[in-house]
Amino acid sequence: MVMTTLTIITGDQLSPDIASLQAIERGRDHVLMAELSDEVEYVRHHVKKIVLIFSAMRHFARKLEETGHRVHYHRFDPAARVRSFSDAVAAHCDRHRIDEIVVTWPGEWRVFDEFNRLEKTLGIPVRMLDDDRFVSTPGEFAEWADGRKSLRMEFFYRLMRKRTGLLMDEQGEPEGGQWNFDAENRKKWKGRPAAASPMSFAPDEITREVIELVRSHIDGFGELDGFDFGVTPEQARRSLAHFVKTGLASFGDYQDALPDDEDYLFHSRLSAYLNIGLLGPLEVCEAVEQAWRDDLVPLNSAEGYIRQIIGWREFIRGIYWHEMPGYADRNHLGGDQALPEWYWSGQTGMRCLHRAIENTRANAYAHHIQRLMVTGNFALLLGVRPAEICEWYLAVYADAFEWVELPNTLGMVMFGDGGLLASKPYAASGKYIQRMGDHCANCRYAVTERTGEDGCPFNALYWDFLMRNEKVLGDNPRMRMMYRNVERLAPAEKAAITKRANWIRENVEAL
Ligand code: FAD
Ligand code: DLZ
Repeated sequence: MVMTTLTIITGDQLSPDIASLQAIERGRDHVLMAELSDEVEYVRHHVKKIVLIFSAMRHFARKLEETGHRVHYHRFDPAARVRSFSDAVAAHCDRHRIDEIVVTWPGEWRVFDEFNRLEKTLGIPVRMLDDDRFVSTPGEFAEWADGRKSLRMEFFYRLMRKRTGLLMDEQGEPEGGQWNFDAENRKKWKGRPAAASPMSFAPDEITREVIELVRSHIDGFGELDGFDFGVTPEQARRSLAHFVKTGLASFGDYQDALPDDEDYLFHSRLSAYLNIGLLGPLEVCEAVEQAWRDDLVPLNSAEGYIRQIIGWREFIRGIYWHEMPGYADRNHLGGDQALPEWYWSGQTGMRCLHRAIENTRANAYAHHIQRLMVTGNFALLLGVRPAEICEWYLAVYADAFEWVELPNTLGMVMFGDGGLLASKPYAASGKYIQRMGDHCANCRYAVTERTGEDGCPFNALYWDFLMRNEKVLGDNPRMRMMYRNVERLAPAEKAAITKRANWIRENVEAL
């Protein structure tokens, strides 16, 4: 008897070679894709993120059909009874005889749990395959991590360099004699060389239809006008080539810069394409390495970029699957403050935060240093409840899926895991923001002031953060210098800092 298999392809599994598509027989087995209310509503996603996912799903489904797959596509209908993956699969299995369900390991624990429950609720075996679009697997990460006191990206990254051979010489040594050129990647940008910008695509008919659907039915976050993401693998590849040609050479030098008037500077805006499967991490890294071998870009740029992908991206995913589901509830520093409302509106007089949120609202994007040292740093210093800031990051970026958002936010930004991911909190005062960019020159607050009414709120909050958390952080060897500076503060200055920080917390909505 012929067995029929059903595979579900989720909105972030849009890769023709994904494991679950390799495991089925084209033309005989069924592919199910669904635009679902539950997935649209579990956080208040940016409307551009929803358009990107729906349009890329529709383009992908069409391609699968053209290549002989039997695709069952469920279009978004807010009134439909089918709201979740489980509803969609159950409805499909009611109408068709399905003997087995095959899925690729999903990107969020919530969905992983839902897929695992299908077997019990439907009485049909579910086979979950590793997502081989990553360089490493959760199993390999666990093997590497188990028994280590702390997990550091740098060591995992070296393993990935050796594994992939990227930027390795013939003797098996790192090119340039060094694994990491991070120290060369911290220049302030002063308007030269001219900023690059990501490749922009005019919406085609499918995208225009999705934009109208989202406009009329979905109350999401952010601005819908100006949607210009690519929605097919071909467009994503053109974006990669464009970045390699126009942005990569300066990526390394200005990776940490915080310019007031540039939303992308030399960042690639490839994360959303990578995360929904339009690009693979190795094809991206190989293009970057080739540009260096062809002498088109310096080594600090190529290494810096490759490190983000096979280092940070893989490491972050490893942490997520190693630590979930408990990871999401961790709150090592006991943050208990509400997230300010202006994280959603951008209406704050603090220029750096205003610009980062404006970029976020307009583009479903902010670059890494805006996420880490501006919106993230402020939430850390204020003492926001980690779950609230994690939900914000998961909602507002086109590239946000929990496997990558959560460790970055809870671990890297909020130190909520107590140092599992980062050896110390990335806490910084206004001075850092001033050093890395020119927001402060355009700000209504004075970066040079600590406790006055017009003083930059990052300043008082920074010193207050150190004082409040001294019991938990004071013994951290990487924070010794910071605590030595706290010791030097006169009692009256400490009292003034506490007073100003308390005022900021009580009046945060008015900042
Ligand atoms: P580029 O600066 O051009 O970097 C190149 C690529 O490296 C990115 O496309 C991305 O794939 C990868 N990368 C760089 N840093 C990281 C990192 N820390 N973790 C994982 N991958 C990385 N990235 C996401 O993809 N999704 C998220 O939901 C997400 N949430 C974040 C939340 C916070 C609080 C912070 C601090 C960082 C977060 N990041 C996230 C990481 C990083 O900020 C984004 O990947 C990057 O800004 C995307 O823009 P880009 O493609 O222009 O990146
Ligand atoms: C983020 C998202 C949204 C908004 N909508 C859908 C959808 O309708 N259908 C779908 O298959 N996936 C969607 N996604 C992605 C999922 O919410 C989830 O992030 C991934 O499946 C990872 O587990």
